[in-house]
Amino acid sequence: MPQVLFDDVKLNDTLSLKNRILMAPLTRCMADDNLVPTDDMVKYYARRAEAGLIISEATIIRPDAQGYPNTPGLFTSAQIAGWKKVTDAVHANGGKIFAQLWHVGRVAHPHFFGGDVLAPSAIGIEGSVPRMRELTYQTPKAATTEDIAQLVADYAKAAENAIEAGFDGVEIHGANGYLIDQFLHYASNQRTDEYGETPENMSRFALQVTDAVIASIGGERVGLRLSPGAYFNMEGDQRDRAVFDYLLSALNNRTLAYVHVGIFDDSMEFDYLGGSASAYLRSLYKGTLVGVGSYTAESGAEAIEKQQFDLLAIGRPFIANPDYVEKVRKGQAIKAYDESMLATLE
Ligand code: FNR
Ligand code: 8K6
Repeated sequence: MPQVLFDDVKLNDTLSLKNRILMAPLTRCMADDNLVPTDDMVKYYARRAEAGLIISEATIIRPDAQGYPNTPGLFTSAQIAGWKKVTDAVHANGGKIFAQLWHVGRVAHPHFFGGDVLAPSAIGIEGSVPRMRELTYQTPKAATTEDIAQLVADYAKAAENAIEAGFDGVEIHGANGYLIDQFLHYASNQRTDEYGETPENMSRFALQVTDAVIASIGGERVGLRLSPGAYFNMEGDQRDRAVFDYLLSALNNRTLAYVHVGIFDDSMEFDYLGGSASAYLRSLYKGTLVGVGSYTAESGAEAIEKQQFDLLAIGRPFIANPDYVEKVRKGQAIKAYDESMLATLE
């Protein structure tokens, strides 16, 4: 058993974890048609309460945040009530859970909400919604400054709703090519106002959202996920590095529970970051760092011992093994993940 994973960790005065293993956020597209968590989702999360912290599947902050079918929301009273059942069940089993707050920006599709697709600039992506081929992506509308102010307010409101729903905190989804990440990369942000052109301007939306969420629920309960290595629905650019350098130095002046790497395989190296996404974040961010991306308990524990990051998030193996933490503790074999497992919520 990799002992370091089973340390108690005190992240701050508000948040202590019983071990260093986090369940990574995993979209499952299984909420009901009102985007309300179901009883099967209650059981799914409750079975995984042995994690030091569960991060919920990405949860949309308002209707136009949606890019995939049946992703849950946190903007109606029915959604809040549905999540309350999830958080109660996780707490009853001794676990903790954060809500991941999501807006997909240009990856949204009007099929789901019937309105404009908003993004930093009117630059679309190729392709169509996964498993819904007929829904090809649209060219988004560049958000106005009024749109942006409303988006910031809606993140803060969703964070308040998360606390009302019993979550222990929130993780702002700033990664994987979705709205916040779209502001942080030159390929998707060609604005010429105070949200574009320079690292400071391109970081502005991420920092405004972060500050608004901190103001509404307190920074000790707020995590932020970032993908400095553009790798999903996004083209990287050498200039992106300076944006993340600026953003991370600004984040060092704020209180957050943690920063979380957004990546599928942390052995990927990015030229302009000078190495892996986690190594880059560690070199600049001074607070708690969550690593993720094709780790096993053993390789993750080794990375923690080498101080490459502080906490380990586990994604796909947690889908395959609801009892992942117990298996690691007992040294039992971990069942391999297979994409066919996404069809059901075990
Ligand atoms: C993901 N991932 C993901 N990330 C995120 O920030 N929000 C999300 O909702 C999802 N959804 C999601 C669904 C599925 C089916 C997969 C496989 C992945 C990424 C995930 O959190 C994690 O970073 C990766 O899976 C890499 O970790 P593992 O799986 O190698 O441990
Ligand atoms: C985040 C919401 C999307 C919902 C489903 C994601 C399914 C992911 C399946 C796993 C593999 C995708 C790998 C993409 C990364 C590209 C790396 C170059």
